[in-house]
Amino acid sequence: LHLEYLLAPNLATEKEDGQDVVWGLTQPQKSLSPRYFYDDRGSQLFEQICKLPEYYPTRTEAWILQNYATQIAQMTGICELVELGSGSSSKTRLLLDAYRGLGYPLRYVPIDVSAGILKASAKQLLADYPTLQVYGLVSTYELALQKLMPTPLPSRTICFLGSTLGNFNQAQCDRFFAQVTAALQPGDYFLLGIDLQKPKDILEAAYNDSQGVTAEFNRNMLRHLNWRFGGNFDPNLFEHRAFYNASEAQIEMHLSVKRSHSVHLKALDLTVQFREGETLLTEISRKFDREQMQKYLAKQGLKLRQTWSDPNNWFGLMLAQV
Ligand code: AVI
Repeated sequence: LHLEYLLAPNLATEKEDGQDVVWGLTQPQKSLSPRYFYDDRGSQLFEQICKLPEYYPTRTEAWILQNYATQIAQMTGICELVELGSGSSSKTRLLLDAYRGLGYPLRYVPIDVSAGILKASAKQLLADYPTLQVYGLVSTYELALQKLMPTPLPSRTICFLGSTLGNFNQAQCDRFFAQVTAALQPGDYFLLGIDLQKPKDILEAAYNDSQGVTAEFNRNMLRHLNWRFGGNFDPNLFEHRAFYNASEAQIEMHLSVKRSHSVHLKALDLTVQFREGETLLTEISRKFDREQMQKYLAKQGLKLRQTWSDPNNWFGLMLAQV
């Protein structure tokens, strides 16, 4: 079995994690990093979200891959596929199928902060693709990008699907691109999925599903923090809120406080007061414009080779090269 795990986060990250929680919970607008959504339960809930009728991004991106993965594989040629935030790796299968169809060797490096889902999906991939080599990294993107080994294949393609880029603010996005381009050699590729701007009602429905899975996903972050930092959040005291902020072109997810109370996080030595009606921002999900993204990629030293989209132009898949 070609399967290796690098177990992270290490101590340094744990400490840093805590600091961002302390910072976020002591600002006038309280906020937490969306990466705290993804404990094992959160990753499962996210998989459920991806199948919801209202949540169009996953289905739309999969449609694009079903139709164009072979073109992508032909453009990149033989390469190692690195996937940031691999989750269940289900969309990656469409890429692997295309590379396999062209008779290319398959080498896949999934990176995810959630060990459970990464291990399970890597094992299943090994069973389904007998010639596949998998090197899974349980890690944050930042650490993993620093730890990538030189690839034995002619080139590398870093995939960042699902519009997870939209969960970064501009400063985080700039930092992320610096890390990605540092992990790429001239001639290597970056495959980026972005959710595009569209009418508000479609966007808001996608983040307010009728089954309440997104609400549960949002509140699960508090359970994750309880576990990780010895906290006593009561998720029942928080209500899910998601709306489109048109001036920022982003969906915002908040947890709205039902009644005033305080929360203690033992491992962080932190007590936080929550006022009735105030909100805790748990996620932004930016919606992009194709032309602006093309300009931005160019500024990062990446040449756009092609953009694929669906018939509604709801989602974009961009292949850029260093
Ligand atoms: C992972 N990320 C791109 C999702 C999004 O749409 O921003 C996370 C999500 N939040 C609520 N639903 C899905």
